[in-house]
Amino acid sequence: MSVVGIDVGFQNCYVAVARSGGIETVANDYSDRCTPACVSLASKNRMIGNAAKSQIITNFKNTVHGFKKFHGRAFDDPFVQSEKGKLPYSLHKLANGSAGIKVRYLDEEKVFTVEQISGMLLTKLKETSESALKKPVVDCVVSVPSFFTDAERRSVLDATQIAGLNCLRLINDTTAVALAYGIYKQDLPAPEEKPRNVVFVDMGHSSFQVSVTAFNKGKLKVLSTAFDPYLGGRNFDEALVDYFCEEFKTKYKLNVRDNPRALLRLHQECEKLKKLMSANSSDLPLNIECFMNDIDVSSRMNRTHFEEMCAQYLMRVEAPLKTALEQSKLSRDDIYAVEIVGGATRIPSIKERITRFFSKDVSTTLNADEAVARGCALQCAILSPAFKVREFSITDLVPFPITLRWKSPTEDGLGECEVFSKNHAAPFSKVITFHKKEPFDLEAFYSSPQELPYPDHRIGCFSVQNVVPQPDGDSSKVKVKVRVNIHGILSVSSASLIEKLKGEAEDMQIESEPPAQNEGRAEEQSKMQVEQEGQGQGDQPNEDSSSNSKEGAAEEKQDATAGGSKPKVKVKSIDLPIVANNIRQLDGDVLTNFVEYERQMICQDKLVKELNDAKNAVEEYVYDLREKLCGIYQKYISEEDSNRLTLMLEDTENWLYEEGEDQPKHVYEEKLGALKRFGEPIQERHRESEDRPRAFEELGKKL
Ligand code: ATP
Ligand code: K
Ligand code: MG
Repeated sequence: MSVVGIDVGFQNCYVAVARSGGIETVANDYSDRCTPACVSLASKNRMIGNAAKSQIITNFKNTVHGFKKFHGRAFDDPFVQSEKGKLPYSLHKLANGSAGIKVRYLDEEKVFTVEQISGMLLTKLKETSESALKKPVVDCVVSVPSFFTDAERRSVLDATQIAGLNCLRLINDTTAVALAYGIYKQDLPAPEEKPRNVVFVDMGHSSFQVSVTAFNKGKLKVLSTAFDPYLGGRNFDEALVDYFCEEFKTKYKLNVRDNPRALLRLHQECEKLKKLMSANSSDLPLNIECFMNDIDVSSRMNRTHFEEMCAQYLMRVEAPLKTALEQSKLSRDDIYAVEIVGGATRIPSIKERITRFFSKDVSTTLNADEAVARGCALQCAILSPAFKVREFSITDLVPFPITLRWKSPTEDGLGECEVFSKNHAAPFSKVITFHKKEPFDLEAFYSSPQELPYPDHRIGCFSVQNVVPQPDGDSSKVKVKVRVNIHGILSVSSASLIEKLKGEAEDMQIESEPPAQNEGRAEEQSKMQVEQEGQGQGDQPNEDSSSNSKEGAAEEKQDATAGGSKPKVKVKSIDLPIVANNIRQLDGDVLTNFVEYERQMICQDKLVKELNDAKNAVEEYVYDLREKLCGIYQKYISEEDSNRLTLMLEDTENWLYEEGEDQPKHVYEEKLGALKRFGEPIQERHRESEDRPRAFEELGKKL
């Protein structure tokens, strides 16, 4: 099994692997550790990552970037609608209401789902990890923003599946960073001591995330998270773009917004300028040659002016810091360090604002770009049974409170209960007991829509089936296990009907309470789920003994009904089927088709690559041989033969640009073979004469 961590950023992706005992961020086939979150579709193949990025301007309609936040969203979603106008490619409403991405691929119009586009990106990242590890990769851990809701997380998981990955955990960006911070620290307080509290701040291209995390030896616990899901480096680029668009309108009479290519170029130049301003407070030039209508444009900008322009964004830095601190119930004095990561935290005024808020210098001990990926790989190592890693337990939290509402077709008993309060520990399971005579539905939703960075507060509906009354006509006791799982996704993982056995009624009464009171009372169960569900993470229950005493009691009850450890209570437990119907969930069949289609596209890309390699091999051989004929091979070929061969090489070169431009692979292989029949004998004569003196030398040494 492989140990791989993937940071899927809005703009930049990183892959870290465990190799020879350490965690290492690995480079892709462009020798780049950063892979752009970019996919370009073309008439014969796809380009992904660096290759796609170079198509952003030339093939703008079919080069997809900035799609991460379309996960789990409907086409009509206000966020999707607001982005739509800014994108160089088209969005399209899919039959199920989701936002699809419309491009030309294989000379046909195609609409891909965001899961498919992300799946393509993940395919590339998977390949990067495979070439680093020199073996197939399936298991991995992938990062998501901590504010991603259920639908967004499920959508990302589907994407990993499309790419043929088995995602062991979707881990929150800031939690991955916390793990990367904590696992190597030798001096963390002992478990019974006061924890070390660290604030993690990540501002990337699209969003701003903050967490407060408590560390003790061997464990971390996320105390609070806060975010501005719409504040990131790209806002600062856009501010510059807006400014220069206006300026060029008056200065050069150019309508940049009407020209997608020019606009994309301006974006790229503004991003570069923004980065330069981080290191430079002086006046800096912006020059773009042949920008639009053959006009060269130029302007200037400096940091002070830039900060004025971006005041509205800079103002938004403080709120999440404040919220995170408040939610953690700590004071500034309790904070040991403020660690910042993410590209946009390099903007000096952002760093300043964080420093000012905490009255403490920010630390940059972590690699700002790679910490998330490294944390993901560490989590993967912890989850991997085959990999030895320091024991480290991770307790994350539920960012938005979750409520369950239940109803049955005929019974009155409509009720609801907040099963997971804000900042409740996660992953976590709870067992809820119902008294029901017939099947019923559990509707799950986020209880506080006003704080949700997502327009739909529903999560899904879980139908508990096959519920029947007891033989005596009484309601049956139904135990339902509700879980926020390791991915931060809500699931109703099991339900069972507890059947009273004859003569056991008294034993049952010990446990049962009046239905009205008992109904929907969440009986919390402490963290037994890790082992039970095969998600061992070297994770001991994160006991916080005061708040867990009630859960402990509930656990005993659960054990009794499970019929295992407490023989006194004799009941029979019957598993009940649950049908889940989540919002924006991809249909199982559709997903299977996407998995298959991705495989086909991978094969197609491979064919095209082999074809291109075969063609390039001819071209390279032509150049190489021609150069050597005038150089090192000169002595080994007659002038006449050399001239003839040079002519032949020239013919081949011309052919490559004409009818040889687009041939099947075997044609190139034959062409190469034909050239080699002339080239190799010369190469051989050269090699022999080089070897001879060397052989004599060796012989001389021996004698
Ligand atoms: P997200 O976390 O939102 O999904 P991401 O992970 O792709 O996005 P990062 O790679 O952390 O984002 O950061 C990219 C952003 O950081 C870009 O906006 C980039 O321009 C910005 N950035 C990188 N270096 C600098 C710098 N020196 N000065 C200012 N901004 C920078
Ligand atoms: K990133
Ligand atoms: Mg990021």
